[in-house]
Amino acid sequence: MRILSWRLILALTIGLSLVSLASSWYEIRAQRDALRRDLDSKAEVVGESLAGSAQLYLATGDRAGLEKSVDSSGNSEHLVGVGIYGRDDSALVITPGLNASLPVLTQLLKNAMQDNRNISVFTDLRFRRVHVLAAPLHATDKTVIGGILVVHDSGYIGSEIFRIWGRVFVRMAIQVIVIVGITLLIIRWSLTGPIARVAVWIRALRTGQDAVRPVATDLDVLYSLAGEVGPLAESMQRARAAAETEAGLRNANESQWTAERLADYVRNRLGKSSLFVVSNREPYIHSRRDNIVTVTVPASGLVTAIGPILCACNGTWIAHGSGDADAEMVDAHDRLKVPPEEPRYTLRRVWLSREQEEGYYYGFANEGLWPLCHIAHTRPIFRASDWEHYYAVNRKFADALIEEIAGEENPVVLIQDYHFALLPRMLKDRLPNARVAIFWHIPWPTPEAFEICPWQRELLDGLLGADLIGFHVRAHCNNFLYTVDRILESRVDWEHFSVKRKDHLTSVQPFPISVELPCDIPEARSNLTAQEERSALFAELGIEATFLGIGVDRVDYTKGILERFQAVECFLERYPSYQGKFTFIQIGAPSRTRIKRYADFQLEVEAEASRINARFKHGRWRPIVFLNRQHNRHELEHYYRAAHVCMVTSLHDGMNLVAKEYIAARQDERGVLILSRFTGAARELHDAIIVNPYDISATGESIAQALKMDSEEMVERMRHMRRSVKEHNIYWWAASLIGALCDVRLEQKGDANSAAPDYVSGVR
Ligand code: GDG
Repeated sequence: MRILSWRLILALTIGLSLVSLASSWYEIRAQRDALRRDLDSKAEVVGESLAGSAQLYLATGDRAGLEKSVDSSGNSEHLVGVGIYGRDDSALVITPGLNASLPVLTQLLKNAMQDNRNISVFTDLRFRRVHVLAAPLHATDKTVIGGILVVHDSGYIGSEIFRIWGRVFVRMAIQVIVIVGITLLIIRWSLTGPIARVAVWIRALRTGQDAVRPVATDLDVLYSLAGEVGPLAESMQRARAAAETEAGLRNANESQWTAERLADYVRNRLGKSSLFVVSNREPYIHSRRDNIVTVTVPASGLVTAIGPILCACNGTWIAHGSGDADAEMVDAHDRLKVPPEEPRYTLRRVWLSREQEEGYYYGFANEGLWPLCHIAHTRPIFRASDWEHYYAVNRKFADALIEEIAGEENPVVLIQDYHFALLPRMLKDRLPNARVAIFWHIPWPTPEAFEICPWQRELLDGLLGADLIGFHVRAHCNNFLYTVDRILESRVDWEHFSVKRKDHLTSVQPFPISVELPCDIPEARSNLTAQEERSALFAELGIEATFLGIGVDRVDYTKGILERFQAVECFLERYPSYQGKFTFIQIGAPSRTRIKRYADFQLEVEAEASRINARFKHGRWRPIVFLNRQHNRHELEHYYRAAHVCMVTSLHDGMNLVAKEYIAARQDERGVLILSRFTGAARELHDAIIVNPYDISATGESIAQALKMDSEEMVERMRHMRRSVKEHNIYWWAASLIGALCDVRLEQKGDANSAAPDYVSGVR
């Protein structure tokens, strides 16, 4: 930096001096010419005023008049002297200051008389710089009768020019000092300062100390660079955390799944095969706000788990392009590289018309299959037109997949969820060499419940095109196998949990989905205690309370939100000492509001919260706070860490990630989870307080149990649950699923004894 400063000072000094000198030189020349012209005309005036009296003298002999005007010309500034000469160069009158015998002057006078013209020159006279005007004198008939010399001292012009140059140099020096100074200050503020701050920050990151990213104003021109350093630093921190975790686990003789381990595992398992993921929701959504395109990542465990795998093996994710700026971001084949900050895999967007989205997504999937698969007493609606759209959209995704897969020898395809029940068959019929799995994120109902679907056979047949079907828990697998057994012509193998139909074997296995533990994410760590987090939240919401319960859900009728509110009411009724002290905050992200049942349900939730609040509220205390908006992940973490108790009271739920997120957030090993027995999570989290959400009074009692639980028991329960979630995290889930899919043997035709793979074999 010091060399840069010196170079800059030198370059600026030379540059500014040259510019200043060049412009001053022109100015000074003009000044000098003006002074000279000035002197010239002064000499002319003197010459002309003398010429009249000289000519009169020569004509009439008026010497007194001549001498008088010679004397008065002596007042002219800088005048050295004047001389009046006759036709024969004889001096008639000469002032004392003028040495008229100097040959230069006589020669000039001669020339002027000879040529009959004025001669005006600057010359040196005895080491003195002078201006000489030599002019002829005329008789009335215009003949030359004599001459006149007017000599001025022009040395003052040189002195004046010298003074001006002096001023120029002083001005130039001041200019150079000011400009160089300002430039150095700007460099210090905008370059060396920020560089020094970034260097301190990077050093702290490199050495693993607590590193605080400098704020934007401190970074100035390096702000965009910091935008790149930030993710780099995060990757470094993650890598360091992963390495530390790995080392810790090696010591503890455990093996925890991390994003890095998953990526490495999947790379090895896939070998030369490419991975294709299909889901309705895309991992990156481009939207236009105020004419600026922004990208958002939907808060979903799927992106967390599948992202690193696709990055590791340069795979392809095919999804519905739902953002209003999505079409602007893709190439001619509807593809783009993601993640945006470090492109590693391909996102292929599939476009759906408004009618298709209505029929396939809102209609068949969410008004038909969703209530069909959840026992929540909302009647499924099956419309033939929705089914047609569902079929057409599945076909559209199949076409897109075939296009993407073209040329791949043994592709591996992972399909997500109930939006694509027909896709496995459509794909397998056209690409028998593909390994195809579908993961069903919601429960599978009993055969009797499923039988009400008019397209039950088509759905089952579509699903059985897959080599592997995954559910969260064994009970859903069993329901599925019973359903197939009852509805389709096939052979169900209860020993290996598989179905053989038309010579094709489908393995049906449980893969309980999970979450990422925030201790793996450095920025998720909090320095606040639960008590401090709580106080901050209450202050933010403008309420007064001591105990905090929370619920986090999409506003969906399967989540048991009304029953939860009623349980809170029942608890406050039975334990009035908690009135004024216990507040339940429900975070309710609006969901599928274009469907009437969801819009109605939203109103029901609001009304129930208002009813209970009206009954109990006093002062700044409220029993229920319903926050009916989408929150970001960071905000959710905040609520999880602050709550004494988290209530998950779904009437029916495939897994329920909120239960696991609450546990993952509780690094302090505190807090109590109240969990519905009808969630998949209840099969793993035995240390939660397990409730039947339909039993309002028992659920209310569980709140009292949670708040009164002694701290030792609370910590022990939470520690057990954290160990379970840590061991079976989202990376473990993805590794299990892909491992099982890679284990599938494709040459199963006619091989009646081929055993279905057990998902746990590869990834323990
Ligand atoms: C289906 C199955 C299965 C909620 N509000 C906000 C928000 N959330 C996040 C939660 C959680 C996710 O949404 C909800 O996941 P769940 O598992 O609880 O429920 P579903 O959405 O119904 O998911 C379910 C799951 O698929 C996975 O297989 O477990 O059984 O029904 O992650 O945190 N996230 C953000 N703002 C909110 O306001 N960012």
